[in-house]
Parts: sequence; C-alpha cells; structure tokens
Amino acid sequence: MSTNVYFNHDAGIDDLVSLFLLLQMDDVKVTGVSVIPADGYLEPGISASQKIIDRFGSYDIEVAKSTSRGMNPFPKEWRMHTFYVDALPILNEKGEVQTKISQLPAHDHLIETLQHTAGKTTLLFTGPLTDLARALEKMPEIEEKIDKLVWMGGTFQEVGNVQEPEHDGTAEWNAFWDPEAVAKVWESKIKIEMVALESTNQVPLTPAIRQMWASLRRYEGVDFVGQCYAACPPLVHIETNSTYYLWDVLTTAFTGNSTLVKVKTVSSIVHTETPSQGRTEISEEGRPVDVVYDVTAESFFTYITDLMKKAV
Ligand code: AGV
Ligand code: CA
Repeated sequence: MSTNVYFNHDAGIDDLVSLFLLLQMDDVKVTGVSVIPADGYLEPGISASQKIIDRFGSYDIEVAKSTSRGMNPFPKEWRMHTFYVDALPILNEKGEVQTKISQLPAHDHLIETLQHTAGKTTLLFTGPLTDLARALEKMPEIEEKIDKLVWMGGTFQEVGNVQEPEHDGTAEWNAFWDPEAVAKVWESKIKIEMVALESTNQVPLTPAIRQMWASLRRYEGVDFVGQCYAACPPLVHIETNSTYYLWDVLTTAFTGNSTLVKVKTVSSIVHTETPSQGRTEISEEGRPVDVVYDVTAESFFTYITDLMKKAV
C-alpha cells in the first residue's frame, strides 16, 4: 500500500533535492506539489520543480504557486540558490517543459487535492507553514483528510538559526518566516511530526559525503544531487551562518522510511511576539508534537543514495 503525499516546499537546494527523492520512492504516491517563495524565489522554484518532475518523475501532477508572503524575509544569498538549480544543464537538456502549473494558488490547490484524493494524505512541508494555515482558515474540514503533517521547522534548543536584528536567536527560520502560521497549525488537531534543527545535527553536509557522491557520479541521479549541493558550503572547521545540513532531505527520507530515526512526543507552544518570534518551546500548556531526536546517519545516507542510484 502506498502513502499519498502532498509536498509544499520553499525552493531551497535541499527542498528541490527532496522533491527529486520523493519522486523515486516506491511506497509513496505524490498527489501534488506547491512552491512558496520563502528560502527561494517563486518563478525558478516552480520551473525547477516542473523540470525535476519531467526529468526524474513518472507523475501526471500539477505544480502550484503560492501567493503567501512572510513576515520575516530570508537572506537573499540563500534565496539565489533557486536560480542555480533551475539552470542546471541536466534539467534543461530538452529545452521544453511538460508538467503543468495549476491555475489555483497553493493553499487552494492543497484543499482541492486533499478533497479529490481517495483516503487520507500525508502533508510534507519543508518550508514555512503559511499555505497550510491559509487552507485551514478557509476550509477547516480538510483536517479530516490529513493523515499527518511532517514538517521541517522549529527547534527546542536555546539557540536556533535566526541571526537577525530585533530577534533573540531562539527560532528556526521556517518558523520565523511566518510565526502566525505555525500558531494556526498548532491550534489544529492534526498529528504533527517535526524534524527540528537538533534532529539534523547528525547530518551536516561534509566533504566526505560530497566525495562519496562524486565517486558515484556515473549515476545521473547521484550526479544531479552532487551538482545541487555544489552551491552550498560544507561543514569543515566550525559551524557558520551558511553551514548546510540535510534538513529537508532528512524530513523527506523520514516520510518514506520512519525506521531511520527515533521520535519522542513532547508538548510544545510557539511564540509569535518579538523578540522570540517563531520560537517553539516545550511547555505543559502546549500541544503534542512528535519530534525526531536521533538519526542513524549511515542508514540515512545509504537510503537516500540508493534512491538517487535508482533514478533514470
Ligand atoms: O532552517 C532550515 C531550512 C530548511 O527548510 N532552510 C534551509 C532548509 O531548506 C533555511 C536555512 C537555514 N540555514 C540556511 C538555510 C543556509 N545556510 N542556507 C540556506 N537556507
Ligand atoms: Ca526548505
């Protein structure tokens, strides 16, 4: 039995790699894809998604554009990555695009796809939660069609990855971009599985991982992923603001294979006020979320590299 998965991403390098990997999973049926311009730009994010589905997928699905805009914009240096993936020659060999763009904005596309899919759907979100919050606002009944939400976002550590003026540094970026959206989703009854920053600490992008992929570049899927990650600095000496972890890819792999990680249930609230906007915190007053706290890095890298090798 395969799982229905609807994927909303924000056009970063690991978001686009995640789309590619999701398309290779045997026990997953991708029902729709939408792109929100948070950690990336909309036009190249949409066209890169179309091209990845064309080149590496066997799906007749549409890609929807989000009309959502966040409270706290991502740094431009990070967002520029979308143009790089969209321009990779391996995605542009044909010079034409087949996969269609939906007429609907992402939150409506999500509602429509949930309603038209038999049974329940797993939501995979690797950017901010804005489109889901808007869908719930507009049509709360969709909750019944959602099996669970798997989200890359938030952190329960004291220090997150937001280093911005007027912020105390406690938040993770996807939550910080639109804290109100996280609060809205937290109010729902949806089962939430969260890959927080601490969940991905064991899977940084390192020179050794790069080398492993480089040595397997005869597989076009491995070469594609190696090319994508060539845009990101690896972890060598110390962590910096631009150090890249496999955040979204771990979240996507977890969606396809829950045996790679350990999960525990905590009770969490979210802050929406300055200076802790977007901070997720453990609190008795909160709602339950299942957070990933341990990963078998070796099994994880084997799992994703096998998916890459399979791609044709
Ligand atoms: O906070 C992690 C989220 C993930 O969804 N994104 C990147 C992943 O797609 C934001 C982010 C944090 N640090 C970054 C990020 C960096 N150094 N470069 C690009 N994006
Ligand atoms: Ca992302």
